[in-house]
Amino acid sequence: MQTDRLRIAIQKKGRLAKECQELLKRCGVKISFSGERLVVHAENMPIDLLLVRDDDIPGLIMDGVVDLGVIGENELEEVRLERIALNEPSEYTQLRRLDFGGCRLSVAIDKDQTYNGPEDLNGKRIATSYPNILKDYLDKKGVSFSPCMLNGSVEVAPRAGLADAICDLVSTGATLEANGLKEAEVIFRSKAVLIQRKGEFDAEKTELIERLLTRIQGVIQAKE
Ligand code: PRT
Ligand code: ZN
Repeated sequence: MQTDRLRIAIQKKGRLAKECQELLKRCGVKISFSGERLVVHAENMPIDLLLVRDDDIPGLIMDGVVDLGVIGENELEEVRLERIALNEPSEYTQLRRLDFGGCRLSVAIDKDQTYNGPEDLNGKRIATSYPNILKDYLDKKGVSFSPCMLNGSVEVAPRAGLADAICDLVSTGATLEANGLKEAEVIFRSKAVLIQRKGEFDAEKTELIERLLTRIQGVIQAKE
């Protein structure tokens, strides 16, 4: 069910939410974010914002439910690989890499353990919220592992005796350090990206997307 208004999915709350809202405001999109609304209408442009969990954004784009979305590449790639495995639609177009949300997905091990390379992970149990990216990476290195799927508290899994290692997002490294872990291998580098659904767009939407992209370019350049 498409509408005349451009639908953009962004994270409701969390690490990408503020910067997404800020970016849209700087692009001249007038929005008042208040309350617990799922859909917010821009006041001065035919744009509706959908405020959702970040986990839902890749699927909303790949199923063609929304036109644009802002999402961390880590989440996007995890969902893409999962959908490929399930034979579900997994296509999207990347319009632009953004200048926030930077982090890396890394394998971390006990800080006192030695690490010589991915082969050291052979046969190990690795706790992660990103089993598909991890498997894709280790398959290519010829390494097999047992996953331990956790959607939170991944960093405590080794201490709790649930896993030998973890694969989690890192930005400063403080969380790893606080849990007696060290980064062994970076497997994916991520930033927030603006993505678009596949399929046709009418002339008005196409023009609006181009205008937004030009403005985003300007906003990002002004900060550099
Ligand atoms: O509620 P919702 O599902 O929408 O949000 P969420 O809790 O799933 O995600 P959120 O808001 O935590 O993160 C959204 C996105 O921000 C991620 O998918 C990444 O693309 C990006 N991002 C950037 C990060 C980090 N940096 C980050 N440091 N996401 C998570 N972390 C966590 C990490 O998992 C670890 O627990 O922060 C901790 C590590 O930080 P350091 O600085 O101690 O290394
Ligand atoms: Zn999430």
